[in-house]
Amino acid sequence: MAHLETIRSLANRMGGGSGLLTAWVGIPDPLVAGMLASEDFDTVTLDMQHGAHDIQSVGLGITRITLAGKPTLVRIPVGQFAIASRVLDLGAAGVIAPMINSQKDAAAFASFMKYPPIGERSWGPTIASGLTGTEGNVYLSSGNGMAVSIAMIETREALSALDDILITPGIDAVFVGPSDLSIALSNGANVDPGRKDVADALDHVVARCRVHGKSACCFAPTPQAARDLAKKGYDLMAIGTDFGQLRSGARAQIEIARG
Ligand code: 3PY
Ligand code: MG
Repeated sequence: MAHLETIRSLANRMGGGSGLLTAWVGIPDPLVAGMLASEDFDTVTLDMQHGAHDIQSVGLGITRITLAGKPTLVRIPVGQFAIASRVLDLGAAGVIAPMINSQKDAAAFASFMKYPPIGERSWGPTIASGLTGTEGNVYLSSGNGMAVSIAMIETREALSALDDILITPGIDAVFVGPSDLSIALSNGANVDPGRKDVADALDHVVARCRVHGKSACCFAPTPQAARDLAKKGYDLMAIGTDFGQLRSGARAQIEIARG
């Protein structure tokens, strides 16, 4: 069965302040990814940076998520751009690359995301061909438009290079990591994604994205923060993580039960 439209829906729906919500999954069992895909999220992100996912669990997760009718995003570990091509070959709809601090970083990332002439992605979409029901030149001609490249902005250097990153060919969106950014902006004094200087940076990022016609994404530590980001015009927000949702759900129920 072909799932081309499912995978392509992420690229098609992002932009113009679309306010999409993604689940954020670090637990590597594909049952968790599949379960969250069946909730009312627009997409599901599998986290290989701080989550426990490896290439095998990502492959299994992508299949479950796609069969549930949702596109998959994968956050790769810092600097490991070769994994970006691999997860696209496994059927991911997009990749989030952490700590993109310069145009050089952005170009290196994009080169693994897009086929020539934009990048240098190597051919071999074995699983993606099966999932999309497209092969050869049909996959080749739709691959670049389908694979959403998302560069994370989470340092002072990245904020300074924001325009250069946004105009890099093959970069479709940026994603603010507000926790790392709060550490960077306070020179390591504290981690507080809700701080005023982080909020100001978030306003700046979405404004520059609009200027360059690129999408703005952000990790929202709370559901209220996600609502506020959508109002600012953000295109995609993560609301918490599977680990956090499990912990807060357990704590809330224990509190009620203990009275
Ligand atoms: C950050 O806030 O630094 C993130 O990377 C969110 O996952
Ligand atoms: Mg981060």
